[in-house]
Amino acid sequence: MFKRILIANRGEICLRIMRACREMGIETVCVYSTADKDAPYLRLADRAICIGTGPAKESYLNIARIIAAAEIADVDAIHPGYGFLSERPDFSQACRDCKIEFIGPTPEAMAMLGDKVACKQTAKANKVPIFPGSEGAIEDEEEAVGVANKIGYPVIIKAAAGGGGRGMRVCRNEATLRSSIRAAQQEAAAAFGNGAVFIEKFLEHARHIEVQVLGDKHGHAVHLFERDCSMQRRHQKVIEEAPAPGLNPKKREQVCESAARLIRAAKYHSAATVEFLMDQDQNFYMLEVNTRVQVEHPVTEMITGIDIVKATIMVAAGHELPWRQKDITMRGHAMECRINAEDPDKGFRPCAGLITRFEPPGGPGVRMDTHVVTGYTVPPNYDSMIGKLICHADDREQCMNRLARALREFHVEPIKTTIPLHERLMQDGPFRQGGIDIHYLERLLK
Ligand code: MV4
Repeated sequence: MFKRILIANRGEICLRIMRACREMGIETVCVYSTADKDAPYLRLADRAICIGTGPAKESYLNIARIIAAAEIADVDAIHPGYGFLSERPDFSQACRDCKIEFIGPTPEAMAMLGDKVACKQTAKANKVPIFPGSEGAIEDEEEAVGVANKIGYPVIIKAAAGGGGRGMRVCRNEATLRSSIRAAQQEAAAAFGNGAVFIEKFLEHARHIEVQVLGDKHGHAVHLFERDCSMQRRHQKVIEEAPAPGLNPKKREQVCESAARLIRAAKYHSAATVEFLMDQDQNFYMLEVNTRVQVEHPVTEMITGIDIVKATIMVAAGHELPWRQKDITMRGHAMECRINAEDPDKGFRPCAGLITRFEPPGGPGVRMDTHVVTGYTVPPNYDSMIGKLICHADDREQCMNRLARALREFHVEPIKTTIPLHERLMQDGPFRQGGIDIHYLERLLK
């Protein structure tokens, strides 16, 4: 096992990884920017190294500085967490070049799955359902029109190197498609340094279902069931839950097995999430693969009892996954509310500043993943998520009642947070019924 790990991240996920390391007897090295220098979680590290100033490009996105810190501290491995460098093949490669274990996939697996065109081709070859559309990248307007005529409108143009909703355009007729295709290519080239775009059938009313997968270096991969992340706004998830409400057990088996098959085919190791859209008849189509530990991993941990962060460390160290698929079962229901320092009355504008009162909830079935304490100052440089409140209970209704109770106990002053929004959503009729679509929240807030 590793003796010492560097955590190339900040905030709650840095603390989450540190907690896993401590329980595994692994020493931790945290890197931090000057904007985070007084953050209390840094005192839990065995060593903390300043790597630059507040802007992420000067610190958490600076590969050379992070590798230099890793060399100075003589670590065996680096955990990237989520965001920042977590899905950058060049970072995984830099670790390999310096003989430091990257706690995540190889640069090759990351690059293949991160390219939406290559990923769809691998999915197709392994009988993972995908949307009908162009086989590869689209060369010109005529090819796009030809594909659209075959599959029918509406269609969506996506960038091969895009993701998380960036670089997408919906086209409802030939005129819009004709005028969009070149603009989309140019936009993609400017934004991602790769102008490749593809088109596929656009699904109007969909749920976002994603499957958690774990692979090891011995060719084994298992799934940890699905999450429903349909409660979102502007491609930012607001609530995630597991299992997906109302999902037919046969469909569950199919979607989860498809995800595991794809990850096996990619010779993938570490944690991954395979995203799908699901229509009203529970037909599912793969969207993309996230090659990192995700923000919402705790809901899966709560229903399976598996520590996903520890698993990523174990498999990076070369251990075999200690379970076969039949050993993994789910129990009860879990739901996570993302707590953001934002003002819902001002278009969800981020609210940085000093927190003078922070009283998190507790009690049975309540998990709070946060780095925030009373006296903490939210820096303005990073994303506005200050923590995650996760509840687990025997069923979905009790889980939502528990979250409503926990949210009521939760006090954060004086900054505005998304706590009142979550309180409202816990009482929302259509959401309580289960099976809202990905556009529900945006319509509700209008
Ligand atoms: C789609 C789609 C409908 N049809 N693809 C948005 C993020 C990126 N991962 C893919 N996305 C979508 N792809 C087809 N063929 C609708 C979306 C989409 C969406 C997907 C998941 C969660 C929220 C979303 C919000 C708007 C659009």
